[in-house]
Amino acid sequence: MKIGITCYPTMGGSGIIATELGIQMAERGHDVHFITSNTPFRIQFQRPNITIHQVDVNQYAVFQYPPYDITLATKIAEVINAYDLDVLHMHYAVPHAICGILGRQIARKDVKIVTTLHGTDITVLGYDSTLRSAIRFGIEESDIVTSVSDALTADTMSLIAPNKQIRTVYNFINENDFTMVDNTELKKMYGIPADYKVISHVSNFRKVKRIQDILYTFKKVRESIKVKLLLIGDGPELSKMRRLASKLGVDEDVMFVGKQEQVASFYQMSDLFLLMSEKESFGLVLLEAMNCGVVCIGTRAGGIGEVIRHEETGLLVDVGDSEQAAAYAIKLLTDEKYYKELQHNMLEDIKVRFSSTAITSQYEALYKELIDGK
Ligand code: GMT
Repeated sequence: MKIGITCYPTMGGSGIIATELGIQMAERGHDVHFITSNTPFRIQFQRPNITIHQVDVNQYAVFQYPPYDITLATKIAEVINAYDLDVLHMHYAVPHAICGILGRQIARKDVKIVTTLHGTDITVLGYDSTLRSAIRFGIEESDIVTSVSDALTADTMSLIAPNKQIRTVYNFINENDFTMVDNTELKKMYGIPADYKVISHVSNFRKVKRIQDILYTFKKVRESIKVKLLLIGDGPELSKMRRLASKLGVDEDVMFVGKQEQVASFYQMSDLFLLMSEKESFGLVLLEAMNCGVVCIGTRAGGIGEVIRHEETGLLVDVGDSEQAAAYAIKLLTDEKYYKELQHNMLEDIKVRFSSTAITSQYEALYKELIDGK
């Protein structure tokens, strides 16, 4: 199959999934064309069957805003015609599904469109009434629409109410990059004493991630355990969180390591991962941490409760409940038998529900369904 993929090529989970899926499809012998504003960051070296088509958005003096959407649609049309694409896989309803639909019209070809909803287009933009009809249009004019969790599927149905079936296809893990290793040397490298436990968190430090709850949880845990907190990422809340760490008197044990391209070693150093978001369609970081052997505590928000099976493969708390999170954290970090039991279950669960092979096959079947129906 000849597949065009458009996503934001930056470090967010949607870009990661779009890129990893493209790589998997290319490894299966399909021709993959990334049509993106930059080379996706997970493609670090040349790979067979992958072509990158960069969208260069010019700034014109007469226009107040650079025309990203129109330029992208034009590029998509060019690639559809030049490579006779069978399928376009657009990540995000707005703007990408709409650019795909426009690109298909400009090319005047019957290329099929699969759109994957990742969250922010629904849970943030869906509340904006000026965009709702555009989101609905992007969904309804796509041939197949998938969402990354049942929770996001339900949110889309209630907020956008499209006349379209939405199928849940979970995100998957890159099993080669996220592995369990002995962390003694890594901890030494970062100056973390061997008898200290490590709690970590990775995100883009948006308000929705509620980093303050991670700091409150950490403060409580630190009262009874020798522990360090590793905060990986950068974003609008970072400086406020630095100030909060110092106000809470825990800053000497909090390591803000900023935006990092390679995050696996941070998970590998960790004993516990926290995701305290108030909205989260899936939480790909949980899968990455889990596959490195790290047990997670997450909130009962969005799809987190589908990734973590409470008391089986990890633990869940209500949004904002840092007291409960701290109690669970202390239990996990002091009761080795309990930790190992959850860790064992979680590693088995990932193999069954979130394996790259199984999820890639689900998407491949969707592409085939569309092409066979042509
Ligand atoms: O979490 C973010 O802010 C980044 C965002 C993105 O656009 O990459 O992540 C969204 O898509 C990921 C991949 O499907 C999901 O794992 C994240 O849960 C989702 N983020 C939110 O819903 C807030």
